[in-house]
Amino acid sequence: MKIKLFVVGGSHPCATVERALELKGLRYSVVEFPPPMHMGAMKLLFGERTVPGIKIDGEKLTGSRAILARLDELVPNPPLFPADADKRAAVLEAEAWGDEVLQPLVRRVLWPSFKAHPEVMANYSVGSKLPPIPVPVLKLIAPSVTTLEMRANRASDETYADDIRTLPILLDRIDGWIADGVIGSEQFNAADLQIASSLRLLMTFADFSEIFAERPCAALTLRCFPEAPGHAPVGTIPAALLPSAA
Ligand SMILES: N[C@@H](CCC(=O)N[C@@H](CS)C(=O)NCC(=O)O)C(=O)O
Repeated sequence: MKIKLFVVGGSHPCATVERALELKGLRYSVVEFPPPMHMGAMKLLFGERTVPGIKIDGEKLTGSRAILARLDELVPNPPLFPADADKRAAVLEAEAWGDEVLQPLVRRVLWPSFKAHPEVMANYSVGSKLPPIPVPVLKLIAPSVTTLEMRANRASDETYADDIRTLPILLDRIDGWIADGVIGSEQFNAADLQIASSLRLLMTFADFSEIFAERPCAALTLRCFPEAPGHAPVGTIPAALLPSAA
């Protein structure tokens, strides 16, 4: 099987697909785009502007959920979805929530943070195959890049404050799925990968360390994605916006 994966460095749905490919033992090559140039390139190549995209023996697909489903069809073991119908439905529901609710929240937190702290953005290109952008240049282009990305992701000062304030409620929901056995088993399923990749990005923010402390979802995330590019030091997120860890 010839597999080519189209990504943006540090992108959480791209990390989801990469981890699924690894779990399936599939070899693949990577084409990396710098954001936000990927939107135009992806539109041209796939007809959709988002990464990840994948070519499998010439078959083109975008969307992390569609890609995981296809990989599971092509290589059934280890399975990404349970065989039991009820368990499968629960995993599909958690996976869809991870894609539709959690994934966009991460972008709405990330881009305003980068807009306020362009120097932090440089930390997120660790592991990138693209030539590094010097910090002074990054600071110069950051306003336009972050404005474009915030617009594409419907992020604003209001969504920023709301998303940060409600984060513990979302983490409670994820911990509930772990307690119910929907996610967090020894063998990762599609919902584990979808949710943990988003949490891994949030966990690169030192300001969130208290929110994640002692949570089962934090342990699951680190088991699923021990490494993640990027680090946002304490103070990246204004302290006034952080919910009490209690
Ligand atoms: N939910 C989809 C969408 C992925 C997505 O939005 N990816 C971002 C990068 S993390 C992107 O390409 N954004 C560009 C855009 O919104 O136009 C998936 O899981 O594949």
